[in-house]
Amino acid sequence: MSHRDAQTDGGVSKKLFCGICEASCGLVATVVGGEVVKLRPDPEHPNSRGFACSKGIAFPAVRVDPDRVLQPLRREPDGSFAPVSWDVALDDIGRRLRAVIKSHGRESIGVYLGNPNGWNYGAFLSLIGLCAALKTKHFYGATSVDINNYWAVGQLLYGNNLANPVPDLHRTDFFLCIGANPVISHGSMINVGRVRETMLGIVERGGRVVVVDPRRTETAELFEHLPIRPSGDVWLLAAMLKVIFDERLHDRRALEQMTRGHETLPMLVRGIDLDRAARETGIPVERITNLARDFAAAPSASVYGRCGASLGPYATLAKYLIDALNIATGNLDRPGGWCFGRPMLDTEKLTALLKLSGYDRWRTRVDGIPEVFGTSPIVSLPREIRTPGPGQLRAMVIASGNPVTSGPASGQIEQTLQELDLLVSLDPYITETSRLAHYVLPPALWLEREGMPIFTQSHSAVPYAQWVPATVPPPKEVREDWWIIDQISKRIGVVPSAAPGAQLLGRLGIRPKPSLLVDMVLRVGPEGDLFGLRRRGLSRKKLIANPGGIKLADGLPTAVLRKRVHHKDRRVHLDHPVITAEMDRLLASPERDDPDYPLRLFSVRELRSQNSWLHNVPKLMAADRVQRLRIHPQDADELGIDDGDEVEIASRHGRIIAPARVSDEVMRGSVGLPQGWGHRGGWRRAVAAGGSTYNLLTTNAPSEVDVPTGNAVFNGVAVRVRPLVTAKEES
Ligand SMILES: Nc1nc2c(c(=O)[nH]1)N[C@H]1C(S)=C(S)[C@@H](COP(=O)(O)OP(=O)(O)OC[C@H]3O[C@@H](n4cnc5c(=O)[nH]c(N)nc54)[C@H](O)[C@@H]3O)O[C@H]1N2
Ligand SMILES: Nc1nc2c(c(=O)[nH]1)N[C@H]1C(S)=C(S)[C@@H](COP(=O)(O)OP(=O)(O)OC[C@H]3O[C@@H](n4cnc5c(=O)[nH]c(N)nc54)[C@H](O)[C@@H]3O)O[C@H]1N2
Ligand code: SF4
Ligand SMILES: [Mo]
Repeated sequence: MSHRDAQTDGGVSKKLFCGICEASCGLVATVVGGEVVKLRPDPEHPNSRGFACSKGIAFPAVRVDPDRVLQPLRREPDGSFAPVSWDVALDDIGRRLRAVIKSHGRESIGVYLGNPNGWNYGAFLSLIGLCAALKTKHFYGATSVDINNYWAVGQLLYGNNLANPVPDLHRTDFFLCIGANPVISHGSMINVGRVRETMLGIVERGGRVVVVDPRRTETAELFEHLPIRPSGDVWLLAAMLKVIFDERLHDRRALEQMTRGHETLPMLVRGIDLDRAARETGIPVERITNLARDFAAAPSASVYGRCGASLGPYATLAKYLIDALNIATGNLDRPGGWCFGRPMLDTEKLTALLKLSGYDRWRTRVDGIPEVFGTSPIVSLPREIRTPGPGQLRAMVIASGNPVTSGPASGQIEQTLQELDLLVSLDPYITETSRLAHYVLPPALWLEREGMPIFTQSHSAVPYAQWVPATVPPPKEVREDWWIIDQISKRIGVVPSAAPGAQLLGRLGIRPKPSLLVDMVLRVGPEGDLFGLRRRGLSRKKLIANPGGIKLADGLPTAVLRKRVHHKDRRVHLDHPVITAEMDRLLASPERDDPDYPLRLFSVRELRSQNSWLHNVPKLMAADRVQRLRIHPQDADELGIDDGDEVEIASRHGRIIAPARVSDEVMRGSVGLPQGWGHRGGWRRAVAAGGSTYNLLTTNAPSEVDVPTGNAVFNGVAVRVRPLVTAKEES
């Protein structure tokens, strides 16, 4: 028995981490006869310290789900799926991809990298590698419905897409939380164990937490709630910065020492009119002014924004202003402020070396949207499929993604995916997306493969290292994602790797596994064992022998700016034409709502959902769980809507139906609806749960998304709501 396995009466205990969300909680599995009979939180985990949520604990049900795809499936002419062997599936996929390459070139093959790849380093690196090997620009990711604004600003300010500082919640005196609901989401672009308690700790220390959100969320109700009109954030942030400069509350020394181009900051916000900002946000001028003063006066403070501030228009400008506020108040890189993480694996250096990191080195073929981290935004996908010419997208591999539900203008995604010569989906379920694929290939789940939290390790409030072996073996005909991608790549004569020399090695028949590459990077990196030269350093072998994780430090490092900024002058660069252009666009934007669509719709994330999946897990789907539209009592009253009524929600782009929940948790004039519902395909319980596709209401028009990055806009969507009976009478 290895060091990691502890025999108990009920079976063998094995440590691992949860691969569902960015909390990456430490878990302990009880394994009996090759089956996970129980998952529980690991009280000894350096970061999560005994916390895990209902989703993680319930996950073994996914492994044994009767609807799980357990063999490669081929779609037959009548739309049904027939099981085939791996050889048959892979050989046919290879043949069809070679035909596409022959008639349209390698650059007509595309990839979509979905959210669960964040906990699947092998798949993550192989998908990036496949796109690099094909030299295709059709590299789409869930990042463009999420964090493209983070990645663009990381590159502009700090010189690397992945350089994303985090709020130091363990030490801060003032946490301004904009458009995030960590009590339910457990944090995004932050990795804070026990995040609820950690935030409560700020108040217990005498500090403040202000939550800016159109909804009185589970987070907002614990702290000071500042309601804001959806899409108002960029006005709030810019107005705060203006107050700080106008009243000379900024930290001049910090700006001079740390940055280049800081003199442009006051000019950037000069045109902001506080009265307009008040109207755009629904927050009185006095409250904005006081918030700015309090933020600047706090001994330490950090402002952070997530989906509410990332999935609206002007998302890149909003993210830039978030960093600018932290920097201008002297809070960058200091205790309690806005700090760089201490990752076990230096992904920033790695992505710089592989030339993956970057912004606007090229633009997309049809829409001319700047590239982010070498990827194209999913908003462009339908037009890239439909627009003829060199580089037209003809075949696609979707791994861990459900863009037919999760993506913008989802109806167009659904239609155009069916026009491809070949669509392959790697997914454990027949989903809204994979049901359209020519082949569905079954992947091993995180319980069934080696794991290293490649994405979240950079954001940990308590820096730690973890690498776990598979807890249980995958079912017989199920394969790891990276292996599937490698097999497909083999059949078109490439190695799915961005590493220099990889293609050459491939020609010699050498195809190193992703685990080998990551181990090498770890071992030569700042925390590595330098192949034995550094005795206390890390390696894959050492970590796997300690699968509960190894703490690297008690908290976030500070005073590391010069080491962590990638620009040659080691300064934060603040002056960027793209940001100035966005501010000009904001100031020139008309100040009026569409009278036909007077309400603003925003997304609601639920505790027992994970984006568009996990709706097939019995324990997470109580019988009364339905998708409901939250609407304020006064709005409901004016519209003649009672609690429980079916309503029509219409935007300029589509219409859907949902029952209403009349509640003053949402601000007047805004309505909130959970995304990720309205299932079809083979996950029967999820389909039976009903609901509608939120994203049918959203657009992919390049002028209406985040212009600098193509990040989708899901919040602040102009809608009209009316009782379904009225809608039926009128149509
Ligand atoms: N339980 C659960 N956890 C999850 C997920 C899940 O689906 N379920 N998904 C995971 C993923 S992929 C991510 S990216 C993270 C996201 O993590 P978070 O961003 O923390 O989660 P959200 O619930 O999307 O929070 C966005 C908040 O913004 C508010 N909001 C909407 N529009 C606006 C606006 O215009 N301005 C402002 N200020 N606020 C607005 C919403 O009411 C909501 O409370 O969660 C992760 N964790
Ligand atoms: N309206 C609205 N839309 C949104 C959002 C919003 O706030 N509002 N949030 C956006 C955000 S933040 C995100 S991240 C995206 C997510 O968008 P996506 O990544 O496209 O979608 P997910 O719902 O996470 O779907 C994940 C899929 O991966 C499969 N899967 C799970 N584990 C594995 C695995 O190990 N291997 C493989 N091959 N497949 C696996 C699941 O079955 C599921 O089908 O949605 C976005 N969409
Ligand atoms: S919070 Fe996220 S990582 Fe932790 S157990 Fe729940 S789903 Fe898993
Ligand atoms: Mo996300």
